[in-house]
Amino acid sequence: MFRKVLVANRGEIAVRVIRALKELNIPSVAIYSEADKDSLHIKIADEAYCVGPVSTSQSYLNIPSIMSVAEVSGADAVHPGYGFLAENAYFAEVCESSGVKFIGPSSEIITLMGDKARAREMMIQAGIPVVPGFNHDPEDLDKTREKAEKLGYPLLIKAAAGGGGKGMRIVHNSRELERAIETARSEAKAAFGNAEVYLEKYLEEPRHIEFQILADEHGNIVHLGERDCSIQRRHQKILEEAPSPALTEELREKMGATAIKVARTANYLNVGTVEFLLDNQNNFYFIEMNTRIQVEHPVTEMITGVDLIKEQIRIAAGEELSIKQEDIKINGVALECRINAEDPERKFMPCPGKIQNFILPGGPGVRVDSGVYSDYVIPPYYDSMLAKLIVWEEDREKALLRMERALSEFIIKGVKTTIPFHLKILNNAYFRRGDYNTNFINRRLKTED
Ligand code: MV4
Repeated sequence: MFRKVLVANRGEIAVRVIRALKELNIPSVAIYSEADKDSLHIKIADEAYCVGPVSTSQSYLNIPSIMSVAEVSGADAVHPGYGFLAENAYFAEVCESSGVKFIGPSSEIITLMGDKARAREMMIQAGIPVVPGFNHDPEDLDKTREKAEKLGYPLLIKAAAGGGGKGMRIVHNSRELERAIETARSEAKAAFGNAEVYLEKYLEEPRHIEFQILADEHGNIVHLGERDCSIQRRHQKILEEAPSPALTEELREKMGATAIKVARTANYLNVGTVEFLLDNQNNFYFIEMNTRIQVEHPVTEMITGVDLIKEQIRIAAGEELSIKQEDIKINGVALECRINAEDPERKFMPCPGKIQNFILPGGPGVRVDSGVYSDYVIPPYYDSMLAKLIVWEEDREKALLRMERALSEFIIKGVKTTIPFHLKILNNAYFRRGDYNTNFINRRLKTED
């Protein structure tokens, strides 16, 4: 096992990782920017080092500075959390060559999955269902036009280096095609430094279902069921649940087996998420694989009893998975609401500032993962998530009631939050029946934009 682990992140995920380290009896090293001197993760870590000024490029993304902290503190492993350097293949490579274990997959796997077009090709070769589509060759627009006609509109242009909805563009007809590709390419070039795009048949009413997988160095791969992440606004997930109300046990087994096959095809290691789109005929298609721990991992922890962060650390230390697929039982229902410091009445504008009062909900089946506290001043430089409110209950109906109860108990004064918006979702008749897809917020909830 590791001697000491550097946590290369901030906020609630840094707190979450440090908690796992404490329970494994591993000393933790926090890093922080000059804007984060009063952050909770610093208070609970065994050691903490400032890595640079407020700008993320000079602090949480500052690889030389972070590697110096690893060296000075004697950390022999780094946990990247999510965001920042979590899916940066170069960072994983620097760790590998410095003898500091990167807690995650190898830099090769990160590179492969970071190229969504290449990952897609690989999965087609392996017989995994993917959304019908093709890669665009910038030297041969005629070919693209021909393939597009054959596939039929609407189509969706995606950036190979994108993911998570960044750099996507819908094309409704052949007249729009050429311009849309040119715009998508220049946006992709500007955002990711790579103009490459591919096209897919645009699914109109998909659900976004992702499977959690665990893979060790000894060839064992298991899945921990799915999360339904269809409730999104502008590609930001807002509320997640597990298991998905849309899946039968039979479909879960089929998709789970496919997720394992995806991981095996890529020679995957550590925890990962296989993303699928599910259409209204229950056809499912692989879209991408995330090589990090995800924000919404707690809902999977609640329904399986598996601590995913501890598993990441154990796998990285070379240990064999202690659980077999047949031991994994999905128990009850978990929901997660992301509580952001944003004003839902003003287009979800971020509301940084001082939290005057912060009183957590509690009681049976309630979990809060957060990095803030009363009197904490939210810096304006980073993301606006204050807390994740997670509840568990034995069935969906009861879980919804418990979430409503916990949301109404939560007191956050001084900043606007998304709590009222969550209550609106929970009170929507379609949502209550589990009848929703990725268009839910636009279609079923009235917002100003
Ligand atoms: C799609 C799609 C429809 N058709 N692909 C958005 C996130 C990224 N991981 C994939 N995304 C989508 N890909 C095809 N071929 C619709 C979306 C999509 C979406 C997916 C999940 C959750 C919310 C979404 C909102 C808009 C579009």
